[in-house]
Amino acid sequence: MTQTTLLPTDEVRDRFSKAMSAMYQAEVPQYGTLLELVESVNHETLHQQPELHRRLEAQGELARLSVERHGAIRVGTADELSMLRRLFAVMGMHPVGYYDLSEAGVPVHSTAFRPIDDDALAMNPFRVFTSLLRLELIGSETLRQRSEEILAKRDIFTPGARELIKRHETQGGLTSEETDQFVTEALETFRWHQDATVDLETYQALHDEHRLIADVVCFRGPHINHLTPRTLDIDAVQRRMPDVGMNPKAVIEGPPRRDCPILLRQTSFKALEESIRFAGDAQGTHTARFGEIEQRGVALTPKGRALYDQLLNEGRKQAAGLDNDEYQRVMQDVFAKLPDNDEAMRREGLAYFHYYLTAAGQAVKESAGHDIEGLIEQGLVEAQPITYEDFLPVSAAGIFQSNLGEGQNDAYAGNANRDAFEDALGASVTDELSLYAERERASKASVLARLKTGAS
Ligand code: OOG
Ligand code: NI
Repeated sequence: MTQTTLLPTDEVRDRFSKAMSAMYQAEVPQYGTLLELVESVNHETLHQQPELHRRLEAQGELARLSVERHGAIRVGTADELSMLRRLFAVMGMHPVGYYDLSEAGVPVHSTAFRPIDDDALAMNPFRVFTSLLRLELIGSETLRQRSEEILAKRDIFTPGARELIKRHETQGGLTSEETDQFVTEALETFRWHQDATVDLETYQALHDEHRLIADVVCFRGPHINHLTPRTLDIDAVQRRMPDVGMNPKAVIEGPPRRDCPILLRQTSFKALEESIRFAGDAQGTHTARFGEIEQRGVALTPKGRALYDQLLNEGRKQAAGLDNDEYQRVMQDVFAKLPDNDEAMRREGLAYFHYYLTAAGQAVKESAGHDIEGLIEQGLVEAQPITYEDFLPVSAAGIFQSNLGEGQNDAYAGNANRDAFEDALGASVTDELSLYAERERASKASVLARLKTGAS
């Protein structure tokens, strides 16, 4: 009997994300420049903050600091989306969260394919923010039909990728050699094509309806439109982008800078204008690809999130039109209502925490009780913030908009349709908040079980 060793899906994801990064750096040199800037800022930040350096080292984070945290694509049909679900499953990435972008004038709804387990996230947290174009929201019947016809003609997957996805499904994984083949084949789906599949006139008509529609419909596949490394100081990178020839989006999205970071802060350099050859040989341009950076903080509970949403709305109203420095100042004032202190956020049930035994807790031989606050006071248990692994719809809309031109179309608003999205996906999306709640619950149960019995 031949013994085939199948790789863990985490390893497939790790190889894929590295190959994707290499491809994108080769395709978009300015993205390479962004990576260099992020690396120097991270380096300087670690130098200035030895405590942060120590913590990241202890968590085994230093080595993979410069590994990308996410990318994004946009697709046009239900078949494409459901096949992508199977493709990402090969890499241990599953649909988490439903994001309605119609609210912000963008005719898509989205999910994030991402690893779910703690170990998988620790190994490589790479996610792909994936949007499905909503042709049903396009006003013009003619344009809608034309788009459907064009999309029906393309296959965004190579035969090799389809074959290896099936093999993963039947054999329960891929060997090392199959993984390398899979990465090569899967990468083809995300590659940039300088040749559009339509003529310039068709492109223009779709573009005039919404630039995003042209981006999804007129090309052979869903080119990766950005990758996003992690920065330790997003404010510094935003400030320094112009020094290295980059045009940053107007403001950093998400919460303001805090001592105890929450959720997700993001910014990007604006999409570049790239030359395209259209069917019939006409030359033109298309603007879609950019580079982004992110900085993550603690995941908020529904109560914390409601407060975040309220403060964000308030802040955005007050800060509309301001430059980033002033915008951030206003946000900081408004967000003073959300305690900037892990202990306060925990006690008030605003954020999720992972509970673990301290050294003293591990040494306990007898029952120590079951009141978690009491155990914390005795120094037997500590709580550590659980990092937010998902996205924020208002921020995502801000990223979309600054890369699609400022023109907005409110006509799409009010159209959340999670059922239609899940039908297209061929599966339901996991509720992101339930994942954090479960991780918190399980960690609490485990320390309590240990301390109630005193068993070691
Ligand atoms: C996706 C924009 C959203 C994020 O990080 O929130 C996004 C896109 O432009 O396709 O990537
Ligand atoms: Ni992004």
